[in-house]
Amino acid sequence: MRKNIMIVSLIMILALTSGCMITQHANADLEAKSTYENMDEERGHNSNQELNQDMNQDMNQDMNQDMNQDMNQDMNQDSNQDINESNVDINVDQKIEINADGDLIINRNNKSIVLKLNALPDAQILQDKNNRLLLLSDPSEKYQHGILGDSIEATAVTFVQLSEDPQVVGKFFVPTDWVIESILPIWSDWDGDGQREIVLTLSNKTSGAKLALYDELGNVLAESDPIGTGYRWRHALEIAPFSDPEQNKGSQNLLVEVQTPHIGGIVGFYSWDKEANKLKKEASLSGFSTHDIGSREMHMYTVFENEKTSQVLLIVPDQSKRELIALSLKSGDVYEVWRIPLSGRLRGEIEIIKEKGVALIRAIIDDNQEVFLRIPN
Ligand SMILES: [Ca+2]
Repeated sequence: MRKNIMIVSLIMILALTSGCMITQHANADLEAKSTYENMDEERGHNSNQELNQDMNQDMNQDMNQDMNQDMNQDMNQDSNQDINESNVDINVDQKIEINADGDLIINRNNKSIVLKLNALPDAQILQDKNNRLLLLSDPSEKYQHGILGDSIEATAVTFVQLSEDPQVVGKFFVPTDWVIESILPIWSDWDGDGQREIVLTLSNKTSGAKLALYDELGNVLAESDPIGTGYRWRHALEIAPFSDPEQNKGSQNLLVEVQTPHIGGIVGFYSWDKEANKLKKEASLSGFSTHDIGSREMHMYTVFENEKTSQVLLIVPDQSKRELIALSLKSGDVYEVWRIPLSGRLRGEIEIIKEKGVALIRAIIDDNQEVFLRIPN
């Protein structure tokens, strides 16, 4: 689940310019916060456009009156939940960022600690409960695909232990004929044994992309089959308990990806076959796109757990990015639970927020416009 992994890098300094370039996801986060603080009028308008469909005027007024305050509270609560899980306190004077030289910069109490670790400059930094960071590193230009904003891709995974004296505490490389075609890997305890695994999209010119599951020491635990053709990307999304009630699989964790999201995306759910060291495809369905080519936005999807039914839904855009579709597993197939239109084209992230206990989907459409959508029952 995304909550298991918290992005802590808010700012990526590009030293060639005088300003700061913010990763798109972080940018959206920052804009969301500033919007919550300052732009209730616009948000109220946008959210009303969506919610007016079935919310009465009083509720809208009520929402408008309270949204700024409550959204801030909810955002803070959500942030705090994530912070508790990742032990990142974004309220203390600490920022962690990567500069254009691949140095990790830890800004704390008006002091900067610099770790020269050859990070991928646009890597999104992950942090666990024990104040360890994971980031992609050791960039290479040997795979010129460029679908994630540039043609520089990582070849290693680096771990840093935060402390008074932060140190690199681990690192592994992928095989030399592959690159890690991602800026945001998955770092999650798939099998619940207390040790996190890492899911990487590995790509090369001949085999194309495959999903690879590693332990933190760099041992390959399982892999999917490669696509078979170069320059075909796979967007590894998340590990979550996408249960299949009819097969009584309970809360089995599955990995979900979207294969070739730019040219006809196929959602695929994978189990971890430990005996065969394989990522085994359980089900797939085409017609979805979770990424725009050339973009660094990695969150054009979200995962939602219905608290009443415990059903876990993957919410993804259709190929046109003008509708959101909730998917689940049923009888061994991918099942469309519901579909709702967006009032424009999805341009940024999708996330679940709560307003007065009601879960809403927040999405960024068109020209950085926020919309809030009720989740169908
Ligand atoms: Ca594990």
